[in-house]
Amino acid sequence: MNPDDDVPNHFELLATDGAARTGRLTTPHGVVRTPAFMPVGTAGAMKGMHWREVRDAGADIVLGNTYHLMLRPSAERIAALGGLQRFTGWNGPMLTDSGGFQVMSLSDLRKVSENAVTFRSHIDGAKVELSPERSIEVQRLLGSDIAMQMDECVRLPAEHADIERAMQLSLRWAERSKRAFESAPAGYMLFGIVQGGDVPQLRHASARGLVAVGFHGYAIGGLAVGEPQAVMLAMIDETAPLLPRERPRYLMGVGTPDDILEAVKRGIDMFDCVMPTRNGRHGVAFTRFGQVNLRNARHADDPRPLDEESSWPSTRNCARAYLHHLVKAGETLGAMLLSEINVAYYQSLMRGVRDAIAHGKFDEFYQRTREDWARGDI
Ligand code: PRF
Repeated sequence: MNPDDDVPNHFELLATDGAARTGRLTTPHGVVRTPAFMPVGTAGAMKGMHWREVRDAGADIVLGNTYHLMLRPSAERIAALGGLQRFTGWNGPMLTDSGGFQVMSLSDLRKVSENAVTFRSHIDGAKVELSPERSIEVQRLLGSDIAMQMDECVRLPAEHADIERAMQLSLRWAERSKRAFESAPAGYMLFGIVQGGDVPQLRHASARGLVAVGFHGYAIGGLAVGEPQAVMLAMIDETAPLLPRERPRYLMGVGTPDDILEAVKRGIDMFDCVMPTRNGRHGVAFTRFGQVNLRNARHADDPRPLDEESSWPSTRNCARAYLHHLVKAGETLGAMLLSEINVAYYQSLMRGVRDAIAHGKFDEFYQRTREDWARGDI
């Protein structure tokens, strides 16, 4: 018997091409086509976008954050209001991150102990404790379709001893998270998170330990935290083959379109990143021909759209000169249009990837996409 035989599987692999895979993940709020990119709606909102645009752009699933939502407006309040989907109006699948990673990057005076992390809220300075059990409780109150275990992620570069300690702690927290999740209703999922920094042996130990506990899916954490892309890809190569083939694999907090294409090639099924919306708010567009900084004066008199062949109306229709003007003038609409354009680009990339894998043409798609990026915006 496999260790995860007691964990129902909601993932179906439809096709593979080399190590790349395409499949379907069925959640209580709908089906997610993989490889999937999850736009980040941290505090119950996609910054600068309506949910209908997120949906129209092709996103099946979005990500929310335990850390932000537990502090404001609180998990109990959202539960009383019918859960995250009812509260926000996003009527599709949601994955929530567990909070540990956000505590590390956002809060003051954090302290990690065996039992929990304690920290001061970035909103009002209140002292808060977050344990693996409380993180699961919050994620269940939110009604998240996919909950993440609490883990500890160390920034790189780091000392071997620190990476090992955080990885072992994350493994113990994985077991506690699984126990806390046992009473969840059927169909809801819990993912374990592989840690281990840039040390192959620690990655192996983490992956094997998590698989022995058994989860609905497996995330690879602790990457894109300061290491070069080559190291990140090498760690994916060390980890992905140790994860059960029939379970979804999620690379957390990644990344650029290039990172995503490389990770799909190595067998990753799910991604999330703030980049399309954050860069959009900063005046940067992601397009078929790479990133375009709309602040640049070269766009001031340019009537052309970003990509006249795009299927997304704003990408195909809005003049660069207008986008440049909006960004320079600090107009809210500039941030909104570029967020929408970027989320739509990421989703079109994922559609292309899925379609190519399904037809056994991933290598062709990979080459063509890289050639277009290399051509640059002219
Ligand atoms: N752990 C958790 N969330 C995350 C990460 C992690 O390691 C990362 C690292 N790229 C992003 N988000 N829980």
